[in-house]
Amino acid sequence: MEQSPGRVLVVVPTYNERDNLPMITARLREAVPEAHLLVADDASPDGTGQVADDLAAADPHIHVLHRPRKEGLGAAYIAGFRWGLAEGFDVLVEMDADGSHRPEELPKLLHVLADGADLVIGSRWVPGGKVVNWPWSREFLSRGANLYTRMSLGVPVRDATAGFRAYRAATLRKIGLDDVESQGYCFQVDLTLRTLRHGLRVSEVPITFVERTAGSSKMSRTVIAEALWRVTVWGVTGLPGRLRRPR
Ligand SMILES: Nc1nc2c(ncn2[C@@H]2O[C@H](COP(=O)(O)OP(=O)(O)OP(=O)(O)O)[C@@H](O)[C@H]2O)c(=O)[nH]1
Ligand SMILES: [Mg+2]
Repeated sequence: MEQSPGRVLVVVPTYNERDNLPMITARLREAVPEAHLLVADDASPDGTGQVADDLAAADPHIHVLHRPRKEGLGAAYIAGFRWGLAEGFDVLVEMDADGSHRPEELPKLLHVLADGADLVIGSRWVPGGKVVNWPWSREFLSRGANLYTRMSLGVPVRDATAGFRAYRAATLRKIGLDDVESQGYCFQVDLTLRTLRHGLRVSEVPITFVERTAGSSKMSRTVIAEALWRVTVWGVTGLPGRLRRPR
């Protein structure tokens, strides 16, 4: 029988998302009212941090972590996870601020976690998964990155770069966050690998990913180059934990 997933903290990293943050918080509060939300803002020049403070002042379920400078998605998530673990949350969720990850689909991820998974990934590339409003070039990049990841690392996951996910607190404690260096997309691959390496259960559920309609993307050549470089190094060296294939 399904257990309750426990106390849920949704960590939302932000960099220049002032036009998106109020919309995404309202949708999350409506979709999963019992969940708490932590905005991890890297001193956004557009004043997102102030928008977050205003939202937090009006709602005890909303919290803000102000970070002094832009350090990438990975570092913001790790800081958010540390905050949530210290506060005793049982489930830590990753979700973008730009509307690409639909809060209305979060209950689906939480159900699968409650059913026994240690990490649940909202996946674009399993049957039933979709992407709305992506140019072919982005789809090509995402599919290519996932194919390369599967082939070079042997990861049995269709969407290892996906950023809409739910971790059990115990999973994050077990895999350890102290030596995670990856920052951009490969942060997601990195944590997926670590979870699998520890023999934990990773499940994918199909989601509909919607391209942002406001604000601007932080995707860059640097982010892509970092992912390509690290995945290749992990493939060659077996770090941070190449899977031994059975037989
Ligand atoms: N705190 C923090 N958040 C970041 C940083 N870089 C990106 N983000 C946030 O991470 C989430 C994902 O970033 P996006 O720019 O949407 O990247 P993306 O989803 O790969 O790109 P698009 O598909 O074009 O939207 C958003 O909520 C960003 O505001 C960063 O350096 N620090
Ligand atoms: Mg985005």
